[in-house]
Amino acid sequence: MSKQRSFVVNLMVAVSASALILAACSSATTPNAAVSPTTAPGADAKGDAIPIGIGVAQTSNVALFGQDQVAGAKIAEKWINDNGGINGTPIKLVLQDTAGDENGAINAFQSLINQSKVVAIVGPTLSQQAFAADPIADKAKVPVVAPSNTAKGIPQIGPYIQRVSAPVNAVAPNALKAALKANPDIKKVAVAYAQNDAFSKSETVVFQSVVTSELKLELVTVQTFQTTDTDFTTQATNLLNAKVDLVVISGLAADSGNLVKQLRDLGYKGLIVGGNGLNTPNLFTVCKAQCDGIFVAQAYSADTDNPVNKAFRDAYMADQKKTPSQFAGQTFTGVQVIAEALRAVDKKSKLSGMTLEQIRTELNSTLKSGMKFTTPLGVISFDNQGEILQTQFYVAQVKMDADGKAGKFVFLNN
Ligand code: 1QQ
Repeated sequence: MSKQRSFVVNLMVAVSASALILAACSSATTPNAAVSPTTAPGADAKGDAIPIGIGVAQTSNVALFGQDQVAGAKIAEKWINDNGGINGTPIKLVLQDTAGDENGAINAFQSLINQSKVVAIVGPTLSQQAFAADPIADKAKVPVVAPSNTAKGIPQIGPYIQRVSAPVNAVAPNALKAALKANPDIKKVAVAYAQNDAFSKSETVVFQSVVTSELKLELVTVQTFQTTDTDFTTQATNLLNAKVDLVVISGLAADSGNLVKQLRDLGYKGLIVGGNGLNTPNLFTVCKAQCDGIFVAQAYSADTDNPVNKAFRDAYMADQKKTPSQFAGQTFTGVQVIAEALRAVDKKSKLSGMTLEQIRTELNSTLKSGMKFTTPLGVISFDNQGEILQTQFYVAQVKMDADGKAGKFVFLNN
């Protein structure tokens, strides 16, 4: 077994071990059986908790993102309930593992909608999964808040879909501009992307157009790969031979991390911009010391100065012993906006007197009403299509310790 292979296997063992822990936690918060399709949560005298579905990847390589999402969601659940729940009624998360593919997301969504009778779903992890699973929720009139689906066209899947994850065109260009600021002599650029992933395909379109049309740089080569690939010898060799000053990668964490590592191992010395798939500290376990220097645009900063972010960041650091990542911040925000919109619905007309169907519909229209939310992402709202309206974006650069064991995203002053 090659060094590279055994490393990938180790990574997968690490992911599935923590997935087991997460699965054990999730069975402790099993679905609320007391809610029937016609009886609203909290409608009976017992005041049952209001179930919110969390359908993200707790297993597979996509759990490199999903782990942070589960952690962020759980902090939000506690924070909402510590602050009075939904005007006195607590919320309760129902976790369903989507794993990393479309079928996993479809099954998780169906279970959350039909068995757990959730009022709304935060999920799935990937745009590739959202295009398959969101139409099911939309048809069932269950609001979805996408925590990490950044491909073009997500809110347009249907009227019940909205996202707290700003789209690729709002975020990705910032990293290119930061790289150009770091090295104004950049002339030649190469791009690589995962051709079996909807987000990666969408993001590379934005990257390529900014490189050529806006920055007027030469796009020397476009390399493609699969999110399941582990051997990037061909792509890394082609990128090296292209003699570029900048390589721009759109993929997910395990694949992109391996591409970065193999490219650096071959001797590439230029700059690297990574897209949203490289936006997790879990990437550092893949490319280790070779992750150093990657530029990644961010839709969240742990330094955002508002009381909600402060409460979130402090709780997350106490719980996880690390700074919250963008995916954690966005998933916290997903739960938060659902809870705050539910409070508004309940104020107008008590949830306990409404059917589940009515709650879902009213919740969805409240989310899309232009209501403003002060969140870890700053003050946000949704337009009437469900697209997030967000004003603050950032760029960070990966800084690894020399031994490659620990690293962090260092935020740059734009
Ligand atoms: C998408 C993404 C991924 C990087 C989320 C993990 O942005 O699939 O839309």
